[in-house]
Amino acid sequence: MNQLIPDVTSNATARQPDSMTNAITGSLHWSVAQIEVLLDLPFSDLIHRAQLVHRQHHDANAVQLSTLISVKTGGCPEDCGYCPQAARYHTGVEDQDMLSLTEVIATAEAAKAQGASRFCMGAAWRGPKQRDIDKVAEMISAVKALGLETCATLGMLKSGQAEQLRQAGLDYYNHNLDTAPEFYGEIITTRDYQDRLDTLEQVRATGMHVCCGGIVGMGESRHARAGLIAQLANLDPYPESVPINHLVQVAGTPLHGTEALDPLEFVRTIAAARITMPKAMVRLSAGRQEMSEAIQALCFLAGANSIFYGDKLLTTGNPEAQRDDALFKKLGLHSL
Ligand code: SAM
Ligand code: DTB
Ligand code: SF4
Repeated sequence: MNQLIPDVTSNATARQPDSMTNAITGSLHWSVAQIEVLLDLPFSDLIHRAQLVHRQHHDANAVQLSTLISVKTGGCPEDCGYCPQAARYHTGVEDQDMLSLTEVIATAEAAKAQGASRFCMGAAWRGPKQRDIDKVAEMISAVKALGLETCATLGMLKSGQAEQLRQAGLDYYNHNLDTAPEFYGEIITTRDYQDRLDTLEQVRATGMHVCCGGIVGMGESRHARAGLIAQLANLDPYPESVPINHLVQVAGTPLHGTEALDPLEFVRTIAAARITMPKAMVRLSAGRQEMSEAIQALCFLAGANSIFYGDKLLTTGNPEAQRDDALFKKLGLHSL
């Protein structure tokens, strides 16, 4: 076993040097260098390690299904270089007012009937205003009443807003760190890394589950991918849900035309997330429509155990449910 990498596969926590564990929570601290060593492993060794961890904590043949809905689309004032919903880029995404409660309930019912167990509501805001929170709170309560797990991603939260969402029945708040701190400024300038960490802190303080991940394939280095995973794994506690998105390149956004990433690098990133955050749901998120079935299968092998299900993400496409059903059948996977 490489000395640089904590042995997370066998009674690991007890065997870590003190400097690498938090004395109170017992969680491991991962340095960027340790994660780079993981990412540099021979591919089969990396996947083997990820499988060992995965099977210790999860049913290796079970994948959770989550359906997304955009409750408020387009016109966003932020400058995230990947995003089709930023008002300043001309991407053809039409601005839409907030959906009605009835529309959201109908979509959630359909998602449940199709087999989804979680329903995630996204909004193209820098952050919600108070009247937005009131409306989304109604949506959350209604979706929860259908027996679905609830998730929302509404941007930065101010004091008190996370608590209101929790009281409405929100199980998870999604807010991504997106990339490593040193690469972040190349992608977004209208909010900084600390703003994101502050929102995550607000969510954590309410006791809600945290869904936090990032995007791969934005032209970052392997070192930066290690930096993102280190940031996520060192949140204390680490997020319960970790979406790893592959950049969906949308014409009109600054990142359109970025050199394509070797798909195996994406699989390696999933494996590193699995190894460093053993109990988290690691979500194979955006970018599946452009991915072969073989690469998706490798992602499941590397420890991904959640996907977005249904033919649309927020504004871009996702494989049709029937295609995913066929893939699951082929791979012997069942849904959670
Ligand atoms: N506006 C809110 C915010 O950004 O905090 C919530 C919605 S935003 C669309 C949610 C996440 O979607 C972003 O943080 C980013 O990680 C992901 N995302 C957006 N556009 C993407 C793209 N083109 N490819 C991959 N992921 C994307
Ligand atoms: C996350 O990490 N990925 C999802 C969800 N959280 C909200 C969003 C992906 C968006 C992809 C681009 C689009 O469809 O607009
Ligand atoms: Fe706005 Fe969110 Fe898109 Fe950034 S990612 S431009 S905050 S909708």
